[in-house]
Amino acid sequence: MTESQNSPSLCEAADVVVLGAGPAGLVLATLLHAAGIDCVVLERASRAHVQTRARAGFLVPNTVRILDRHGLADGLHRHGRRHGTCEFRTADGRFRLDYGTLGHGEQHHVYPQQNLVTDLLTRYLDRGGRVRFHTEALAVHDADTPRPSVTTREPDGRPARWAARYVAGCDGRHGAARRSLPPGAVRHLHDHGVTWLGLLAGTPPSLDAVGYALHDRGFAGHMARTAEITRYYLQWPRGVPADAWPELRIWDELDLRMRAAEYGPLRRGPFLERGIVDLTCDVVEPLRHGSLFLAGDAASLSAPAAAKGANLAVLEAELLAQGLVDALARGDMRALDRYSDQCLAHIWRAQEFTGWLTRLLHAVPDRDEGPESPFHAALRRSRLDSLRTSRVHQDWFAENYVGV
Ligand code: RFL
Repeated sequence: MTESQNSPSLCEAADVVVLGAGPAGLVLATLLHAAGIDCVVLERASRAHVQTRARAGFLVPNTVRILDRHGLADGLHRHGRRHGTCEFRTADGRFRLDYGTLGHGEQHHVYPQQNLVTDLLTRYLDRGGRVRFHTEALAVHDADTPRPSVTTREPDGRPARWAARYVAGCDGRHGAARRSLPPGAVRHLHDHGVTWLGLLAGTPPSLDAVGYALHDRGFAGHMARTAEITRYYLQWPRGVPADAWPELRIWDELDLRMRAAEYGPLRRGPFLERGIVDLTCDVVEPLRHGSLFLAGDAASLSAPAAAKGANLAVLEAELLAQGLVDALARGDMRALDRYSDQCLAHIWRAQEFTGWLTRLLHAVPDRDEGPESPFHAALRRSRLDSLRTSRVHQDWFAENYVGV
């Protein structure tokens, strides 16, 4: 293919090109647009797809404060619910932590991520914000210069190039921003060695608490989403496809691990979605490479046990928006220069807590596929006992559970 056949025929421009219309990209674009910064969001999927992608649900108080600060929390206050209790179930019994009354006395808001994305998108578009759906970013170029650009595949399949002053990579773990990182970027990868089957059940929650069940057969979890929809998780053999078991077998296994015979039945219903979630974490360091900035899952990924991902995405988006507005409107680079270090402090705190919770909830094999040793099983029981009995430990848990 000749050089001219390879060259994009279209060339467009914006001061900030934002890749991805998830929580990170949409909060960032909304704040930039409100400050009068010329920006565009390039999104690979359709509007319908991003508005229906069910993922997170538990939002921490800091996320709600950020959304409130910018007038973006109407839907959340109208339809979300507060949540402040979790329940651990083990062979030794069960106990509850009213984490909303511990630590700093703060609670989660439960509001499905697809509803938040719909709210953000609707508001941004209503105010004249620009989003290009069906537009896939292929690569970020010249990030080490003040004139970066992004090559894309446009909705009609033609290649295009977007010229920018800054590029915000909010396109998740497998996006173009990560693929375009220079060789010097460090990617910390850690595999917790555990896999979950993530289930979205079309049925009301069975408990008024987050349920964490520790069982010899593996972990099972319960998290409310709405009055009609509940998330369940089942620790799952790695490599086994999500559709390997029929619904009935999954419900029976959830009953068993959550000890429904002792603590009350689970409300059964159809599974609306099943997905495999390998509990891995992944942090890019630094989050800035010249004119390219990473935010959200593109910056770091954490196992969903502690529900941190969407919350970090919103926090990072606000910090990045402040930095870009200062830089573009006032020529003040200080906030942009601080961005990576500031976010990484939050990211590593979230990773540490997520790792702690993941090790508490699962038997981690001693060797490759071997069972958990009696020594490690005893350590886990002792850790859980400390959480059950020590107020100081409970305060620490609450502070980290609802914090980012
Ligand atoms: P998103 O939401 O993945 O959005 C990225 C967007 O980028 C688009 N894209 C591209 N667009 C253009 N060109 C390309 N080359 C592109 N490549 C990708 C995608 O189509 C998409 O629209 O990333 P963002 O904005 O960083 O937000 C991160 C959150 O989505 C994620 O961290 C959370 O969902 C994680 N998470 C949870 N986080 C919480 O804070 N609380 C929770 O309760 C919670 N529960 C969860 C979760 C994640 C889960 N999964 C899927 C593992 C539960 C689950 C099951």
